[in-house]
Amino acid sequence: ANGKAATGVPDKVSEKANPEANEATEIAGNIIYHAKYSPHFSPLKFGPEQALYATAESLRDRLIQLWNETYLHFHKVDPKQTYYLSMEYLQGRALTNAIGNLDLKGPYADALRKLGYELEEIAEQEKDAALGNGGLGRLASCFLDSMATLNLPAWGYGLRYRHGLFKQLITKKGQEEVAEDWLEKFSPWEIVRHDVVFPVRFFGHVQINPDGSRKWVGGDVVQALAYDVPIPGFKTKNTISLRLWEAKARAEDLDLFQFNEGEYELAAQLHSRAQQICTVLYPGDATENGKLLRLKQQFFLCSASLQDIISRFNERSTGEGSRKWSEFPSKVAVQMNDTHPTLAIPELMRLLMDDNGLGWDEAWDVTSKTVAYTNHTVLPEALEKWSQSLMRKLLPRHMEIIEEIDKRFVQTIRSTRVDLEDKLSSLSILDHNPQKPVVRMANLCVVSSHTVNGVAQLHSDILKDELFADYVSIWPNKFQNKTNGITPRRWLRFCSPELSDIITKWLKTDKWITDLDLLTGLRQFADNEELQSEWASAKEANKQRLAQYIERVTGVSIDTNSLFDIQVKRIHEYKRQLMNILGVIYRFKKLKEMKPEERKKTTPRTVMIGGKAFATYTNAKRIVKLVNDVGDVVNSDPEVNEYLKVVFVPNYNVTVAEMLIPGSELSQHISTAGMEASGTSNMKFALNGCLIIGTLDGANVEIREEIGEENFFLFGATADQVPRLRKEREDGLFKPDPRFEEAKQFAKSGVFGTYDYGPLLDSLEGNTGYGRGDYFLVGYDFASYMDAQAKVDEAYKDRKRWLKMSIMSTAGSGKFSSDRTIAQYAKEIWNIEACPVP
Ligand code: GL9
Repeated sequence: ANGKAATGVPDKVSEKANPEANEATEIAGNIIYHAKYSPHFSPLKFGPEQALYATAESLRDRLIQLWNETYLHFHKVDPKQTYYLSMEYLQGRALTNAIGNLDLKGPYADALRKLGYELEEIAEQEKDAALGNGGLGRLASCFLDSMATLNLPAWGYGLRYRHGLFKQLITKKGQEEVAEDWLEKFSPWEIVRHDVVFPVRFFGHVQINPDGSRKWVGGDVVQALAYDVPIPGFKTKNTISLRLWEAKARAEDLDLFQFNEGEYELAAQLHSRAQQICTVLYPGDATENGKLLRLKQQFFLCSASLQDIISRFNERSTGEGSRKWSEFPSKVAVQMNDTHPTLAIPELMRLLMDDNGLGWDEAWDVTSKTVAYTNHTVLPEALEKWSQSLMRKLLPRHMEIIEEIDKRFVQTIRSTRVDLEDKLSSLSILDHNPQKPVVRMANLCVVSSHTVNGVAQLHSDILKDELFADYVSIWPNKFQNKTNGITPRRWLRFCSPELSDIITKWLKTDKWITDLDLLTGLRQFADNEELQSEWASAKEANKQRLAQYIERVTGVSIDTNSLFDIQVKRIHEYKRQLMNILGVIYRFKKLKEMKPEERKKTTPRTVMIGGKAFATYTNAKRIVKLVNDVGDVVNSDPEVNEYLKVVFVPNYNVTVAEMLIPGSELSQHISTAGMEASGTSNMKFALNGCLIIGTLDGANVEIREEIGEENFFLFGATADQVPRLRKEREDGLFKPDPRFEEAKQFAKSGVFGTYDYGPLLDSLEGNTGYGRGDYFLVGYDFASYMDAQAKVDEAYKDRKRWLKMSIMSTAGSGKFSSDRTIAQYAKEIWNIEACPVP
């Protein structure tokens, strides 16, 4: 029908390479050009997959052009530039985002229609780039979008993992993990730079030269090769880079002699060791080998990135001769995304001293004015500690440098702050515990960085008042807050075009897409019946789309008249998915006990829970299994399933989120207060007009402030009450709410299958310390949680009230744009300014 030629490529449109194509016929010509001359498949077929690659490559042309222009412009202007170092980026799909940011949606949709396809169908073919675990990685990706959109001179650095986050399968056993391969075929979104290669060393020893200077020699050397993923800003030429490193061995590392002796594995040893580095995101670190590989990954990122940053600093030098190193902090800002890239500190010191001849004081001055650290969690198991012996073996020179930093810090404190003498054992970087001497990475970050920040006000306060309190007394001005944000492009404009169009219509402008505070203009219409009805129909359309998706992936059919209640995030005990499902279990029991006419008066609900559990986290996996088992029983119960459905959404990822969030009406952000540093999906849900049931934790506090307490279903203990409540539990003073006991008993009774949920539910009893004995206070908060849920049911019955609350949520979400967050980092931490490409 669309005129397929013998090659399989449509011949109605004639091919023509044209990176600047911006109307439908030209774009179609460029797509056909790529289908023919950049083929990744044999000819004869132009199916959706072939169409995706050709379409992506047509965009890639444009992105390369913009990337080059931006690079040359930065080179010429030579502004101070930020480098965001992160072990994780959760990019998701790129096609819709690129088309949207380049403002080419209409022409692209028309072009593809000429070729026999719908844009949405083609977009569906793309795999997610999931080079991250959760919120921390997605935050990095939102930040890149905002940096580009704000025309900031800023780049991201990361690793090009071959296998990103695993795919989650749900079987009779619960969660099973399968490796994903986003590079299986080819990624059209990356550009390999064969000229950007740096050596990275591991192991070896420190050589002391006759002049007393030191040099790290020997060991293994692998090559870091750069791949650039272009990041287009929204409606701007500026297109920045996410530079991902891949590890490679050199040809001469293959031992031909051994190979010819038949010792193939031995001969290719260095190749295989190099390859391991970028094979998987977060290799399990339960074994010594796993720990070593993870540390190698972290160092590989830091070393390659800093060598690249330094070479650019030198390359952009304008005058004769080389630049003064003292200028470095006025040209370079390095932001460490959590402690994972902490080795950037000793690596920068080493490069400055050993390779460029700076003295300690000079190198320290440059380093500490360059690096800044963001903390993303106060959970003790996430505060990285590396064994000193492992570190000395893999990175002998860095261990020396860390020891020297620590020694100088301790000396300074001893001579200036006698009052802190007894605190020094916890303030120092090295922990000399004879059982297990470790390097405390967060301490190294705090001591070395010019600025340390938390990711929501409450979290930053906890850092200042608790975790880093003694450091605050030393450096009162070092600590800041930067409340997280999300990009309104991906998380509203592109994932819910229906709602976006309504917003634009009522605000009479689409400027809100880059100035999200303009959403407050919706407040004046929150009661308007016309807006409410348009709002409701956009929501309804998104619910339909979601319902179809759920039926397709789970086989469960859900009623779009029911309240869509969603909790999606990594599965973790502190996030309390267990409280959610216990609440569902209680609801189910009550529905069973009701007479039919009583049931009719209840608010029908569809509870959706999704998220991945870390492969070795047993209790998290039990929670996944429990949700699935409860779903099986509830959904097939003919008395109840009109009023309650329970769905475990498999393989939650960025793309699934883009489907779920626009169709949500209630979302749960119910962590034990003080434990969720910020949360970012809470912001996405609120922006999409979804109401929140939640605790006073992380960014919930600020969201509630912005959208109004009357539009937020609050419950639970506050962060400052938590320590006392834990103590009371430990002392046996806790009196459980009868509903809590009833729900637990019912869960244990066997109605949900034969799996033994005893060990999971017993984790809710008593209190015996961190991670055990209801440390997360499900028991204490359950009563107020159930009360808040009852208020949700009541509110949903009043359609006008609910719609008003929904509109008020969107209207109050302006603060949570990552544009605001990044503008604050730029001004208050990095000291960089916009550098728009003319
Ligand atoms: C996290 C926090 O737990 C979240 O509350 C926070 O919103 C994000 C981004 O700042 O960072 N810290 C952390 O280690 N993760 C977070 O999500 N974990 C993962 O990304 C798996």
